[in-house]
Amino acid sequence: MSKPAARAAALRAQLAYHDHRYYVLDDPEVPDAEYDRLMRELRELEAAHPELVSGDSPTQRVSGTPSTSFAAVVHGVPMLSLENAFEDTDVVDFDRRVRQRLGREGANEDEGANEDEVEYCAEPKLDGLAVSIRYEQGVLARAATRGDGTTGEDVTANVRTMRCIPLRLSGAVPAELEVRGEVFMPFAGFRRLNEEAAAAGEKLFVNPRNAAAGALRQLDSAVTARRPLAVFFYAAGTWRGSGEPATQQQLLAQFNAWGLRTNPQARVVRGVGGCLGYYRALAARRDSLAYQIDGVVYKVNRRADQEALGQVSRAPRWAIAHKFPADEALTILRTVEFQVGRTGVLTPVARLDPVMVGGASVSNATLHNMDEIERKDLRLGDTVIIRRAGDVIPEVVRALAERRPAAARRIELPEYCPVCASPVARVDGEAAARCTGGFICAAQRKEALRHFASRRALDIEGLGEKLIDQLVERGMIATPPDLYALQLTELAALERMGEKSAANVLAALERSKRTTLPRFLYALGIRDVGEATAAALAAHFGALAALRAASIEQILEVPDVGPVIAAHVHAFFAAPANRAIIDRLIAAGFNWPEGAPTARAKGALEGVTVVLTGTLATMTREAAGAALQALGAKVSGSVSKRTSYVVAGEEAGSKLARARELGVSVLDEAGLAQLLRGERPASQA
Ligand code: 9MJ
Repeated sequence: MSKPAARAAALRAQLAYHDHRYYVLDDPEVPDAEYDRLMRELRELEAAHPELVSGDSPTQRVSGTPSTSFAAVVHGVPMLSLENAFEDTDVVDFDRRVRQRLGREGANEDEGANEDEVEYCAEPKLDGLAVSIRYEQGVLARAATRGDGTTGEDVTANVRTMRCIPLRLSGAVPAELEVRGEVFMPFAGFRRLNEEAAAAGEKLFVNPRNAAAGALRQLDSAVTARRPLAVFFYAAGTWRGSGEPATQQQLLAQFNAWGLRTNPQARVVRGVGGCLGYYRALAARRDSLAYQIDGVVYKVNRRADQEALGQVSRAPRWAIAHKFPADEALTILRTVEFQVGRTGVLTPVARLDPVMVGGASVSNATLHNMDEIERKDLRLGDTVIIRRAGDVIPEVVRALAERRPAAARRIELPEYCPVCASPVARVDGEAAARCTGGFICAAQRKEALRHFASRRALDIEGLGEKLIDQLVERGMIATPPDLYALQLTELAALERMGEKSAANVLAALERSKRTTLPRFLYALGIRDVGEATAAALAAHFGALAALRAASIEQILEVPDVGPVIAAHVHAFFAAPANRAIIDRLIAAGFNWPEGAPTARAKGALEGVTVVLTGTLATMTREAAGAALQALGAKVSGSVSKRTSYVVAGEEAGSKLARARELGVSVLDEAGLAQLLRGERPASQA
């Protein structure tokens, strides 16, 4: 066999395989753009070598193989398919051919308002399933899919379940009428359907088109009835009876009058300029539409002109589909790199062979997390489908298992952070993997410092996000102790700073040194150690030195601390870099009152009911409440005779008064600290 003949045979075999997957199995393997590419190559090959054209070549029929599951329907008038335009010049050529055939090539071709300009009806091109519906005396008699254009499938029972399709047309109707349109699934319904499928552990639909096709070709129409399908009508087939509309625009208006939905975006435009203007305007709004479109259809508006233009094989000469750049493409997944976010989360990013998708070159795509990589079963070396919808970040849809090379490798989560080499932890039941580096990790530095300075931590006034960003970016600070070595002159020289605000920040830093152990522990930003856990740790160990020296087993004795938190706390204090940071903070003058340890405090406050009121200086009421509950106390919102203690902070009001009235013990923050150590103090106020 000659080289072109062998290539043509290979292309035909591939196209036949993809046709089967698409039309018969409803399970396409490759994006439409890939199929189109194969078909284009075959057409070009056959054009160059006409002797290779054979009757069974997929170029010789439109598309579609009737499935054997439904009765065959021969369309009264064949259902046409559309020629595609990909470039503006294809549309210019189309318009020139139309004008030539209609004998409208005016001499004043380049002038503004051209008398000879053709009027087109421009419509969004829906990506759904074409259907033909036959009404007899205005009553829905039969519905069929397009199939190969000549013969489709009888889907009457399924179409009858669609509420958007009238079973009887209203007003004066031709005795016999076939209307054509596109059945599709709007995005919202598609997403809901896939959420339900995911919840039921069923296979997900690849895209809305596929979901719509699957819904319409159900053998059980009760299933179709539950699927969120919609329709727009845009053409007529057989028409026996009263007069036909003169233009496409009037045809759409007539459909509406009968109760048949048409696309409200359809517009009449003039000439090629009008067509391209409509195309660009619609492309810009594509992402705000509720349904998927893959281009625009331009139709010569006057139906007498359509008649005059006729058709070649199954494609009309009076219409063309101007496609948007494909939003899916195939490429190879080369490597996966892990980016560390400001909270320490590791995000896998796919590095791809560059490929054009949606009109832009794409070489990276986010993979979100390891669970997603496992769910999609991606391997290095896989051929993958990339999707890019509008401005959305490109994503890897799936891998083609059929094309996996033998050498494809698994994608592994790194054990150590690519930024700071601290261990990476993956928490059970959580999709995210995190770097445990905290302050040590440059990627997390700003976030860790922001947390350190935040109101509930060390409450350093004036040390906000912008200032921290500047300080870190200029290399002036990396970890919290560096803050306490800052000088007035270097601070004052920063953007949006002056002598006065610099002095205020230094004063706030100075004030922050006098703190409490719970606030200090919380400020360190140990993973999963919130205010309540910090309070519980402080109360249990009493002193920082005791906590630093504690084993995992000893940390586990703290009320409400489980194995995950205990491991995080232990790892934090074991890391030399963290120990150095703490030592430097203490050397800078950090101090707090330390108490006696209250080991084995679990359940120490069983039977005690506490009401918290007013503003507490050492921690928030929520944190104190959580820490008290961890010790077995009940925390209540209202004071009664059964209340054991009312803890009153600054500006305590009616609850404090009520406690005094009832003779309930009232505690200040020192008393709260005693409670948190598991003691039961006497009334102090
Ligand atoms: C789609 N798919 O939206 C036609 N189409 O007209 C529109 N398809 C069409 N028109 C004649 N809007 C043949 C196909």
